[in-house]
Amino acid sequence: MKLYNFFRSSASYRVRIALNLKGVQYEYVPIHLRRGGGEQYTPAYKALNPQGIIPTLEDGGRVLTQSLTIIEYLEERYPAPPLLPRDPADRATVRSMALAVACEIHPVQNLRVLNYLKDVLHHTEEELNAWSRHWITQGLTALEQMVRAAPNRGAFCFGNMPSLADLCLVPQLVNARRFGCDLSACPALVQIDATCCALPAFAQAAPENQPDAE
Ligand SMILES: N[C@@H](CCC(=O)N[C@@H](CS)C(=O)NCC(=O)O)C(=O)O
Repeated sequence: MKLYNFFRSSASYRVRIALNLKGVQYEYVPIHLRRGGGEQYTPAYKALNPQGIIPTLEDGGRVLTQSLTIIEYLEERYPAPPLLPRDPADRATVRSMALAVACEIHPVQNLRVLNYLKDVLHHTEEELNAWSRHWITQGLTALEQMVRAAPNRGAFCFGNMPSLADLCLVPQLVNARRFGCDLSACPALVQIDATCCALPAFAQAAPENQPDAE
């Protein structure tokens, strides 16, 4: 199994945590998002992933894209430990927390979006950072409420086991801190992040522990 990814990519980080939690060995294939204008845009990589984004997982001759799809694939192939609860409504709750990050926060502070704001619309670095801080803080504040309102409140986003929601939260908090977001409205998320990061599967997936870390 090969994972095309980049140490700082939060979508990749989600998949690395899932692989580690499930104890799946994989080959780490680095795709540098800035070098040479971005290795994700090379014809060789776009032949694998036409969207020109990471991560991409290659397994048994099949190529899978989109981090949450990859994680759901891993969940079905390697069910233990589960990353989704058993009850359908609980599963929907966890997925909605994950999508609150993956669909509502992450896409608008992504590299290609920021590059467009800078290169085409001529916004300054400070404006870019303000943009990212705004959407991340707004999204995380909503997620804080979702987590606190969850029926199974525990040490993680949902209950007392790491789930798909935590796999999305922890990388997003790395981004939040990188952009200097004020997380004072999100004490539950900060606490959950600390709990997750103390687990080896999360720690080993962290950007600074990857072979291509700068
Ligand atoms: N929805 C996608 C998002 C993937 C994505 O946007 N990845 C970023 C890195 S975190 C990327 O490849 N960015 C390259 C670019 O914007 O040019 C997923 O979850 O896999």
